[in-house]
Amino acid sequence: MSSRQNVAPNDLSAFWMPFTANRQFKKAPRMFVKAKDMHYTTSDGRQVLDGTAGLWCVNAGHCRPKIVEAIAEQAAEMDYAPAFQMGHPKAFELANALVNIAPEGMNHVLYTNSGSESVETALKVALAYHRVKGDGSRFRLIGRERGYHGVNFGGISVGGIVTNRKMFGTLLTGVDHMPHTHTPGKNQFTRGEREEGADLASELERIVTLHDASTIAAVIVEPVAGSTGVLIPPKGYLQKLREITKKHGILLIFDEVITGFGRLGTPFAADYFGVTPDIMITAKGLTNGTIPMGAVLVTSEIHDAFMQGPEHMIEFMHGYTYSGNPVASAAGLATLETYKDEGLLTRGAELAKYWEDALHSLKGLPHVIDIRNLGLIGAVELQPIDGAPTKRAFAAFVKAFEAGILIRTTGDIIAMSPPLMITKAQIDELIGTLSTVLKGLE
Ligand code: PXG
Ligand code: PLP
Repeated sequence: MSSRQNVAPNDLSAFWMPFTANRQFKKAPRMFVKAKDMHYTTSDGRQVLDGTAGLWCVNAGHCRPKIVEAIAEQAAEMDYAPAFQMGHPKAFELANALVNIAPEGMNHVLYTNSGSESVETALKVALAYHRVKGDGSRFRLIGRERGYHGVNFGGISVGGIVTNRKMFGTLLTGVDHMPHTHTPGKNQFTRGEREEGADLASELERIVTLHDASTIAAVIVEPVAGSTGVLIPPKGYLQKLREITKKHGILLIFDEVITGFGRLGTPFAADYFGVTPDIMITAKGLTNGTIPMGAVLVTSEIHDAFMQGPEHMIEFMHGYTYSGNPVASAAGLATLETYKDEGLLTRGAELAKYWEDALHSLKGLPHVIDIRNLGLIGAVELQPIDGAPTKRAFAAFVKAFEAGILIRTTGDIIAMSPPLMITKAQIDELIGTLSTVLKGLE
């Protein structure tokens, strides 16, 4: 029997929190209890301006009426339908709606429940695609240093964040990594994309030469590396990756978990950079953070390669209990409608310059060693305290929270990615408060 009676009400110990310093948090918890549009309300009744769209996912702002209603209605009408060998209309409607806003050629959708699952799904599609085409010797996957592709085994294997990998054994075999695109000591305070550095993509040629193209299935990158601390690709870099992958018959996978759904002022980063991958990974903004859901988009060429053999046979041995869950699908449809009604997928383009100017006004403040931005993404890198990395940025995070703004930190980098409904006055408030916080930092 469980000992529930022994657990004090509001005891915080049972929940082992994700990516959190649990002991530190539980000594001085920070709790949100409500949210509306651009603001959270804390458990002590304070308003906090959301500078991060939750965790990069609440792109339309919080508790938007259409989305809230759609979820409530669907939960009451049909909570669940089996995902395998059965269907329900909204999963198909949402797939069509996604294809409509996706780059030309991304015509088919596989559903997941998160970015991490989308990554696993995409990697498996890539491997299986070559195999169904009779090219099963293409088994290698190429990621990038400092890349973040979620926390499951495939994702940490192609990912390049050392702390997320080192505890977990041998990971996937047959994986290699390109260098990241960050050049510390050079290019600080660049606004947007920097001019030089596209040549870093040539490292892929080196890896292809080493392993031979005939062994490589796919290359996976975040168009803009988010979680590792916002690394903006040099101009022409992604175009070059596209050329090299195409030349060698290697699939290009864009992990658009953060960059998807308007973050750069275009529906997807693929649109922003004018580079269409073969597979596109999404999650987060797909349902505005409400109901967990991800989607992997693939070209017709990939999809059609599987549609052979006897029709009674399952073409791809993969799927989740909750793939295309009805409530998640309803949330996704209402989210895409909200984006459309309010022009949110392109609103970032109107605000990007204002955002950039506001962010770069922080140059010269104590400890600020770099500022990076693209679309409605921004990062402020701080000089770490000697011998105590992450402490300075975390202190900024706590002070910012106390001062009424939500920012996010990773290492000693502050990242921001506000809901796309943010106003110029709210950008001023966010950056103004951050400026005060930075001035008061030790
Ligand atoms: N790929 C990318 C590019 C991501 O950014 C994932 C996959 C995994 O998604 P899920 O839904 O499994 O978490 C992500 C997630 C941060 C932060 O503050 C970033 C993420 C998640 C939580 C925090 O940088 N990215
Ligand atoms: N583990 C067990 C024992 C299961 O039966 C299932 C699904 O049926 C899973 C894991 C996978 O769960 P999901 O489909 O929610 O990813």
